[in-house]
Amino acid sequence: QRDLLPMPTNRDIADQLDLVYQLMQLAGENRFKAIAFDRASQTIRGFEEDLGTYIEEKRLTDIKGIGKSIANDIYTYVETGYMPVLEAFKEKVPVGLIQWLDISGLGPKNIVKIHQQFGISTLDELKECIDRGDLAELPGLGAKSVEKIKKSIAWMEQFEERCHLNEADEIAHELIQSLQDLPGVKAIEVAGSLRRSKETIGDIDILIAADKAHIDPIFDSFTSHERVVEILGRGETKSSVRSKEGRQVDLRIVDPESFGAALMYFTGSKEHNVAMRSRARERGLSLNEYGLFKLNNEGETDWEAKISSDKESSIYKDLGLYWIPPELREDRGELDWFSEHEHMPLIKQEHIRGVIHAHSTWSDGKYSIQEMAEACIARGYEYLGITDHSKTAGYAGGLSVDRVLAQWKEIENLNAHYAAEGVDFVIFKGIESDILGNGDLDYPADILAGFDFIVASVHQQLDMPLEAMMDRFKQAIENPFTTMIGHPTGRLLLKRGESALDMNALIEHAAEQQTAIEINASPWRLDLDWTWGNKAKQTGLFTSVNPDAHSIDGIDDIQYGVRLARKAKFDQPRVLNSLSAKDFLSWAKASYESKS
Ligand code: DGT
Ligand code: CA
Ligand code: CA
Ligand code: ZN
Repeated sequence: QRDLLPMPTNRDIADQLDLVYQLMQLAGENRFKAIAFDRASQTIRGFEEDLGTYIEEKRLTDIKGIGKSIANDIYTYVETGYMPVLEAFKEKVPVGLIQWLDISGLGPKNIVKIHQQFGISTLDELKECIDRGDLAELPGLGAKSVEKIKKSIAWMEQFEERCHLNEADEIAHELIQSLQDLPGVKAIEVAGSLRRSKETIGDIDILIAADKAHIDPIFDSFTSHERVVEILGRGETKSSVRSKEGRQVDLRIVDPESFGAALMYFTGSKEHNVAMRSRARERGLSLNEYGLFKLNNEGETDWEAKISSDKESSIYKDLGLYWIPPELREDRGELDWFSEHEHMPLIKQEHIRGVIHAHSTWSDGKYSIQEMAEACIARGYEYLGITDHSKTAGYAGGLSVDRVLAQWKEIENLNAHYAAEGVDFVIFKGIESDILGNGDLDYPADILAGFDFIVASVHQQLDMPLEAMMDRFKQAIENPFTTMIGHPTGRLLLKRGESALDMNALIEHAAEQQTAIEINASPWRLDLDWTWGNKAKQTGLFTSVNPDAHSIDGIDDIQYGVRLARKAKFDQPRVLNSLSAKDFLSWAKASYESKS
C-alpha cells in the first residue's frame, strides 16, 4: 500500500505521536508510557533530517528518543495511514477534550470526570456548563476553582484563535521595520500563511538571511521588542515570541546562501512544498529547506552536489518552472501553469480605479457621502459607489423610499459640484439591497430602476437550509437589477460560520447570468472565498473588490481584497472596479439588459 500513500512529513508523524500522548494523559495511562510518546514527538519535531530514509531502512531506533515500540507504531502508520495505538485511545477518550488540557486549574482526572458527569466534550459546552452553574456543583471543584477555570478559558480563547489578515500584517510590518536595518541582516521577508495571503493567520513567520556571527544580537533585538510580552523559545536558528495581542511570531535566521530555499520552504503551503519535492524527486533531485541537491546512488541527498539555494526563482527555474507568486502556492494547479507560463495575469492594487460598496451616515456609516467621496479622491480613486442599507435592514438604518429619493438628490448635487469644479470624480447611486427570504430585492421596480448599480446581500435568515438558500440566491442573481451579489456566505471570520450554499452551482449561475459576485475586502469577511478561484476562472465570473467601508479607514481594506482576489486568480478585466467609471456603468447596464 505504501506506494499509494505519500510519505508523511516529520511534523505529521510528530503530531500523531503528540495526539497519543495527550489522549494517554486523559485516559490515565501509565505516566512513563505517555512520556515516551511525548519525547518521541518532540525529538521528531526538532529533527533536522527527513525521517523518510530512516523509515525505509527501518532504523528509526538509531535516533535517540525513539524506542522500539514507538518505531513500530510509526512504521505501521506510514504503511497503512493509521496508528493503531492512536485509534485505540480515540475510542476511549474524545479528541475534543485535549483542548481542555490547556486550561489551568483543570487536570486530566477532573476533565474526564466532567466529561462523564455531563456528557460534554467541547470547550463551548464546558463554558455553558460553567455559566449554568453546574460545574461548581461537581464534588471537589467549588466556586473558586470554577472561577479560575473560567478565566483561563477566556485567556485561551484570546490567545489560541487565529487572527485576521490586517492584524497579522500590522504586527509583521512593525517587527520587520525594527529588524531590517540591524547589522548583518542581508534579507528579510515574511513567510508562512501571511506571505501567501491566507484569509486568517495562525502564527506569523519571519525569515532573515544573516551570517552566524549576527544571529545572537538579532534575536536579542527581536525578543526585547516592545510588542513582545513573552519569549516562547529561543534556539540556534529560531526564536518564537508572543506579541501583546497574543500572536505567536516565529523568527528564523538562515545562512544567506540558503535564503531562497528556506523562504520557499517556510512560505509553504505544506501542500505546495510536497508537490515541489516530488517534482524534484522525479528529476533525480532533492529539495529541502537548504537547497536543491542531486541525489546520490543510494537515492539520498548529496549535500556536496548543490544545484541552487540562494534565490527562490533559481530553484523554481532548476525545476523547470517560472517563479510562482506566493499567494498561488496552494497546490491548486500552479505547478502546471508555471511550467508553461512565465506569468499569470493577476489584479493589482494599482488597477483599482473606484470604490464600490461603501456606507454613509444615511445608514450605518460613520461619515457623510461628501466626506467619503473626498477620502476617495485623496486616495486617487475615480468613483465611489455609495451603497447604504435598504429599507428592511431597519437595525442598520436602512433607507425608506423617501430617503432613497432624498439621497439621490444629495448625490446629484455633489456630482454637479465636482463637474463645476472640474474634479474628475463621480458618485454612483447604489444600494446594498437585502435579499429578502423569498429572493426578492427590497424596493419596487420603479425605485430599483433608479440606481446606477445594486449590490444584493443576505443579512437575515442566514441559516436557511441549503436548498432554500440556493433558491433565494438564484432568484437574486436572475433579478435584472442585481449587478452583483454581496458577501455571499455571510461569514464573519473567526466569529460566525458560512450559510449553507452550493458555491460551485452559485458561481456557475452567476457567471451565466452576467451577475458579478463581490470579493468583500473587509478582513472580517474576505467573501467570496479564494478557494473558489479556479471555478470562477473557468466560468469567467466577474467580481468587484469591495471594501464594504463604514468609515474612511475602511476604504483601505481594498488592499486585503486585492490580495485575496489575486489568490483567487482574478485578472484585471474580470474585476469591475478596475474599469473606468464609464465602463463600470456600461457593464452594470449590460448585465441588466441581458437579464431583462
Ligand atoms: P498558519 O501559521 O497556520 O497560518 O499556516 P502556515 O502555513 O504559516 O504554517 P506554519 O507557520 O506552521 O509553517 C510555515 C510554513 O513552513 C508552512 O506553510 C510550510 C512550512 N513547513 C513547516 N513545517 C513543515 C513540515 O513539516 N512539512 C512541510 N512540507 N512544510 C512545513
Ligand atoms: Ca505561520
Ligand atoms: Ca510558524
Ligand atoms: Zn452587507
